[in-house]
Amino acid sequence: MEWCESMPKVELHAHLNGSIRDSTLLELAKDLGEKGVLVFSDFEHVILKSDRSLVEVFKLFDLIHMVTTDHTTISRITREVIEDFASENVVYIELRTTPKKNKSIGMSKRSYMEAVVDGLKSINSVDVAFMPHDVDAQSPLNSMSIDNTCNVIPRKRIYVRLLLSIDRRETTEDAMETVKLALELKDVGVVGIDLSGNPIVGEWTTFWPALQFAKENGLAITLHCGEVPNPKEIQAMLDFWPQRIGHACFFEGDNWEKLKHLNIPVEICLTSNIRTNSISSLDVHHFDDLYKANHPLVICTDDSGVFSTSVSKEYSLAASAFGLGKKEMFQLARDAIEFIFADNEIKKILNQVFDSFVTNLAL
Ligand code: 6MZ
Repeated sequence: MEWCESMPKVELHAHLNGSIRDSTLLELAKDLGEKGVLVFSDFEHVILKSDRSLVEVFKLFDLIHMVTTDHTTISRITREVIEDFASENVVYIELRTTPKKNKSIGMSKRSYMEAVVDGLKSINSVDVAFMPHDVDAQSPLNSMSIDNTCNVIPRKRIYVRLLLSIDRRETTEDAMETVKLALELKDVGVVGIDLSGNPIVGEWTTFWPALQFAKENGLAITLHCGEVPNPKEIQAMLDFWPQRIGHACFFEGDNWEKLKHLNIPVEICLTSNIRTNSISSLDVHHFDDLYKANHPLVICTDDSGVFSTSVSKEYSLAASAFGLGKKEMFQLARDAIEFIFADNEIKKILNQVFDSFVTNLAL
């Protein structure tokens, strides 16, 4: 585990509100409990429960959104989530979130995203490079800072890019609004679109126009695909040919063959799949088949707060379940650079970061 923490890592499937710290969630719920907006004891019971079905997880998201969705809180959660990933040596993250509207508090999808960006700007414990045109960020070397005793110490740096999620409860118009917003926010690091939300809700045809528009305008697309058995939808999603897909738990027959043939990278979230009972146990997880077939893969957390995990824990779990050694884990982490949505300049920098780890640790 310690080694997994020390290794540089790339996180490509993390939902902002699902990555909230337990302590923050409880604190926010307590505050609202005191104001009489909710009954804290009911809330606490749900938060502290560790085994949840997929249906229960989406109930939990509704609760989380009740306490998190105001601008100040969104900025705070963004800051904490990035600090947490950086502290375990995640060097590049694509953080995804669903822009929300809430008239009663004057929130629009744009102001929600501005709160996320404010959160990124407010981080000073680590170097956060999220603006594509930030010249300082083009150096792969850590920047330096001076500690209390005047020693110069290297600072951690994390490269952050954002994906805007379309929730499967949304209409075509809502989805289109999110895509247009993403196009307007390219300068603050938005690189793509995700389709997520409760997989038993909504129809692929509702989201297709917005996703197609996003694709035509140069945004990268990742889709939650095959989180429940739905071969027709899986087929339609593969025909769309997204740059990546998340989960891929319920692929069979032709769809499985097609996924491999198209070589679409899969974002694998082991703990999430087990906790939500999408996969009964790690011995039958599709990671093994895909890994052995040399299929492009990336190990991710999904919702590190909701599932009490971290990227390091996910690597450690993969190592013990599928017999990976340090070299294999390092290679897996490094291979993920190829599947990021940021430009080649960032890929070059990340490769240098991984090179320096090899030199230092004589892997
Ligand atoms: C599908 C998921 C998910 O967007 O409010 N989300 N969608 N499958 C999953 N696997 C368990 N985990 C999270 O983050 C929370 C939202 O992300 C999506 C859901 O839409 C959830 O409401 P944001 O930051």
